[in-house]
Amino acid sequence: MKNRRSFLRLSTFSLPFLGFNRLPGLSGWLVAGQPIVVSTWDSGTIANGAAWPVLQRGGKAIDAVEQAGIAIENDINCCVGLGGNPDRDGRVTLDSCIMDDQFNCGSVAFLERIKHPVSVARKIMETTPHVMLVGEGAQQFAVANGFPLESGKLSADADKSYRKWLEKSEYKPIINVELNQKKPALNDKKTFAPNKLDNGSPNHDTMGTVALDASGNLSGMCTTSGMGFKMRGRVGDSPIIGAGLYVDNEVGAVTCSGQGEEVIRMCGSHLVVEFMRQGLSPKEACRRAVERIVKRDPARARDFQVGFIALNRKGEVGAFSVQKGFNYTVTSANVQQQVFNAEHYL
Ligand code: SD4
Repeated sequence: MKNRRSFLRLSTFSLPFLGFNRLPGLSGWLVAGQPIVVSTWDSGTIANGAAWPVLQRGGKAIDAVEQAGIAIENDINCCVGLGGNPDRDGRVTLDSCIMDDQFNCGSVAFLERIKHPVSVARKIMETTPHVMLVGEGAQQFAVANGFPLESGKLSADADKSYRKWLEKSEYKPIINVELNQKKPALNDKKTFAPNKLDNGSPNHDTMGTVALDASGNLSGMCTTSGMGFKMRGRVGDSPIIGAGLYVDNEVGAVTCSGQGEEVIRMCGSHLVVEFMRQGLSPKEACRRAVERIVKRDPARARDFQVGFIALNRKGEVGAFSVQKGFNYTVTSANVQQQVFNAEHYL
C-alpha cells in the first residue's frame, strides 16, 4: 500500500526551490493554450501520469480525466478501485463520476466487482438518458456493456486491514446502530467509519482529477472506494455531481476528497465553481467553501478532513482544506508531476 508520508518526504527533498507549501507564482506557469491537469493527493502523480500524454498530444480533457481514473483504479491502494478497503461487511463498493465541458455527466455508486467505475460512468453519460446508476443495476449495465465481472476477492492489503478492523470494532451487524448515538462521533467505528486507518494514515485518498485541454475545454472525474469500513450501502460525495465534482466550462472545474457527508450537505464542488464565477481565484474559492463547511460546526470540523482542488478556465490552479495534510499534484508543460501542500483552515 502506498505510503504517503514517505512520498512526501521524498517530494520535499526533490522540490527544494519550489517551496513545497504553496504554489509558486501561478501566472508564471501559464502558457496560453497549454493544457494542464490537477489531481488530489500525491497519488495524483499516477493519475496525471496517465492523463498528461492525452493532453500533450492535443487530446480532449474528457479522455485525459478518464485515463487518470483508469490508472488509479488499476493501482492497489487503500481508497480507490477494487483493491481498496471494503465496507463493514467486507465488500468493496465503488463510487465514481465524470463530467465534460458541455454539462454532460455520468455517475455510478455502490458498484461492486467492476474494475473501472469511471469508464462505466462515462458509458452512462454517453449512451443512456440518465446521469446516475447504482448498485445491482449499475453492475448489470456494466456487464451488458462488456465490463468484466471481477471475483470480489479483497486485495491482500485490504484483507489485512479488514481483519484488523474486525478485531477492534467487534463488529456485529446491528440495524440502525447510528440511531442509538445521540451525537455521532466520526472516530467511533460503530457509528460510522474510522477517520484514521490502523496505520495512522487518514481514511481517504479519493482520486479527483480536473483538466484543461489545448482547445480550452475543461473536464473532471472522481473515483473512490469511499470511506473504508463504511456502513453497507453508504454512498459519499464522490459520485454526486455538484458535491464530489463539478465542471462549468465558462468558469472552472472542481473536485475534492475527504469526508463526503460534509461535502454533500454544502454541494461543495458546485459551491467552489460558483465562488469562482463571482470572481474569486481558485484558491480563494476553495477557501470560502471550506469556511462554509467548518462554520456549520467548528468543533466537529476538528475531526474530519475535506480538501478541494480547483482549476479555472484560464488554467489557474488553487486548493484549500480543513486540516493540514491535504496535497495535490499538478502537471503541465511547465510543471511536471509536482506535489503541493494545500493551505488549510485549522
Ligand atoms: C467519501 N469523499 O466517500 C470520499 C472519501 C474519500 O478516499 O475522500 N475517500 O466520502
